[in-house]
Amino acid sequence: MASERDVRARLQRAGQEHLLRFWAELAPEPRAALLAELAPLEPDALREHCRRAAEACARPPGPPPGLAARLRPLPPERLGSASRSDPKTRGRWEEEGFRQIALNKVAVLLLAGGQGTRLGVTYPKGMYRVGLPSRKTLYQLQAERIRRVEQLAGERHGTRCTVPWYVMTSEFTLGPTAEFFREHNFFHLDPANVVMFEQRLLPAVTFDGKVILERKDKVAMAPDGNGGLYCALEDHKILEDMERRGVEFVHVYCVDNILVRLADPVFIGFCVLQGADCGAKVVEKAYPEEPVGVVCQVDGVPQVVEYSEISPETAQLRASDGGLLYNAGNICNHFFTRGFLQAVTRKFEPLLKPHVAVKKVPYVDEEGNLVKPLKPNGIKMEKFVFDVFPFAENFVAFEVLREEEFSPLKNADLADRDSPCTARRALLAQHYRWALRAGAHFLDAHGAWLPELPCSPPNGDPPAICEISPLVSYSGEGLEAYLQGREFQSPLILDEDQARGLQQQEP
Ligand code: UD2
Repeated sequence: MASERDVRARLQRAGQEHLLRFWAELAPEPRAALLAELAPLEPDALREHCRRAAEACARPPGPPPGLAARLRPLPPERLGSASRSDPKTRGRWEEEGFRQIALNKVAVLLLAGGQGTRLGVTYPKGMYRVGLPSRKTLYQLQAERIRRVEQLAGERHGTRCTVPWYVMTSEFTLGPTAEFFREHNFFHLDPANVVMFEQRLLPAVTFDGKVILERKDKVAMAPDGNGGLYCALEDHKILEDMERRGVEFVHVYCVDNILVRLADPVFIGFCVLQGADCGAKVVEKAYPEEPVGVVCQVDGVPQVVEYSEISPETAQLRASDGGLLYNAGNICNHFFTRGFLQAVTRKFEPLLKPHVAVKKVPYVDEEGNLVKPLKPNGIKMEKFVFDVFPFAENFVAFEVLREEEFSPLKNADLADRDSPCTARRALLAQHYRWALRAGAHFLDAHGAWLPELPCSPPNGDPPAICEISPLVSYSGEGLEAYLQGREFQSPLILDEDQARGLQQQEP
């Protein structure tokens, strides 16, 4: 282990020796913990990190000057659409996606290293239950969609196939996530096909470039953003693991979208048939300030401008048809070829520019008191997963319907948007639509048919509660066999057992 002398000398080189200012007061154990935390920080990199943070903080807030003039919407030739294409074309994309899945060439990769501060829970967001009748967590829904998509691809191609699940965690989420998966028997996935790996942490820094001590014996560290993915892939040799398994295409997604379609064959097939090395799913933005990035072009190069970095004026601009000019909302669902990820980890990662988030970071003051600041006092530097888009040779975006594919869980229930309640309603409304489409009828307490009106969350609950297990249907397919011409009382919870029972009865 590194000695105090070594570490002190390295900190001096980085201009950060204040991190040892409580050394004399510390007992042997906290001393060892602090050294273990400080030893891996490379002096030059640390000095540069702090310099960049202070420099970024000195710049006026808001988007870089002149950005608005360099922005253009994505040209139509780079944009596919699930909803506006004809069924035959969509079928072709889907078929191609299933073919690649059946060949074991597709993996999914979950970004789950975030701290979920807005939701306000102390455990990883994937463990959250939004209050579905089945009480399933986000992780369980995702695992079951993986199992179903493997099954569908296998049935089509008469094979058994695997979609490996890579899960990027951070120091904050690795332990509880791994424990949760074990407790739930990996949701009946083969543990050998679930690969967890950890992203790096970076120190939080004051506005004048000093690393913040959270306690006398602990540096304030935060995950390095979801763009920390690329270093983490390299640190843990994940691309080599993919290569060994024959994976060529990776669907990267964020943890909190309850409607996420893992390894979506339509999206995968579209990207593969377009010869894309990099792709992003988008939805039409719901309102100008919606906290989603905008997929667009800057100086003619496709990229995402994050919601925190676009000016309100630009976000509100209208196109000639009256819709938002910058309308392609990023939903953090990305397609990458393994080859592209390899190029990123080998060549492009060092070129990614960190983004600055100004945050309230608890700290220990000169007298050693713990302080919970009331206003922002620190800077966290983060890389964004989509910042590699400009390096793609053939980038495509793929538009999907929000009501079918996007309802993120960001806020606690008091918020009127992106909350547990809106996520639950979005899923139940979708399943109600699917059931009606498959020919089901729902009855009220008096035995009369409930309205068949399409319901549109987040405005209200569907007329009846219907939850369909992902193990029964991935995206609404195959439900006629159980539901056609049948009447149900609310709630209907269609899991595998119920589905088997229904199949054996006459309608
Ligand atoms: C993300 C997108 C935004 C939009 C929105 C839609 C980024 C940078 N922004 O914004 O453009 O698409 O989602 O819902 O992608 N995470 C990590 N490590 C980290 C930080 C985050 O793995 O260090 C994960 C996090 O667990 C989550 C995902 O990245 O699964 C997105 O993180 P977020 O919820 O902080 O992103 P948000 O909502 O600001």
